[in-house]
Amino acid sequence: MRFDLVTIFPGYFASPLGEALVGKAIESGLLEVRVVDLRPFSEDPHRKVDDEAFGGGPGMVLAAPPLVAALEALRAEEGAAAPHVVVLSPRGRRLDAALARELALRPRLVLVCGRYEGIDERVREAGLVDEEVSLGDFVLSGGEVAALALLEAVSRFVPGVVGEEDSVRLDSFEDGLLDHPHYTRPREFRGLAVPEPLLSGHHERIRRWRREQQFEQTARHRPDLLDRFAPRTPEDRELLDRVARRGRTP
Ligand code: 9D3
Repeated sequence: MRFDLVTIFPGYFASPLGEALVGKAIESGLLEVRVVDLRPFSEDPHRKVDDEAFGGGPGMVLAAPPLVAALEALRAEEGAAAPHVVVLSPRGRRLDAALARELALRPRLVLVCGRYEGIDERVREAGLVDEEVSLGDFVLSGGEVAALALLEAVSRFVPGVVGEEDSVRLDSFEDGLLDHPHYTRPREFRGLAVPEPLLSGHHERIRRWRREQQFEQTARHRPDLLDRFAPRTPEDRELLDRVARRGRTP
């Protein structure tokens, strides 16, 4: 899968794209990521990409001409898949696992990182934007961090990027519950013991305890997720029933 990141801060992406899972996926050729500097697409002698807002007001607006030129150049690239253009923007659809999975079906994503107060609306009006994605209801200074989050979340759904062992866990998060708590050595730390089932060596007990903890943690920290959870096994029905009762009789 290919990503083109359109930004006025191309240097921003150097270390995140060189490290860890995404770095390895690029190295192995599963992902191709190009960082596209917007500035060279500006016709302005000073390579200016922003300007004051018509109508006045504080802050600058990312101008249409350089961004449209960049998007048209990316679309015209010979031999490459047609890009699906995503603008990272506070008005977009909230990123979640379902959206990440959908986007991973595209052979090529162009991620446009906004800056300043926003992008000249005519880039959208010209039909060059396919969809807009937000990370949530908080203010970032621009789309770069959001583009990296999207790239990483989407990459995990690209076959081969996540290893065999991890992909089982990916599926288990995908069932819409929080993870169970984790413990490692030492067995006792500051008087705090590791829960007995985990030390029992009984795989079935351990599995059951962890599943129960998933419901417990989800009920406590993300009750909204439980409202949407559809149990598919008798065990899950029993556990869901139990946490639901506990919730109603505290
Ligand atoms: C301070 C400016 N805000 C006026 C109330 C509007 C505004 C403009 C530009 C707020 C944020 C931004 C830049 N943000 C993004 O480009 C962005 C973003 C975000 O701010 N929050 C969550 N997801 C995203 S995706 C892109």
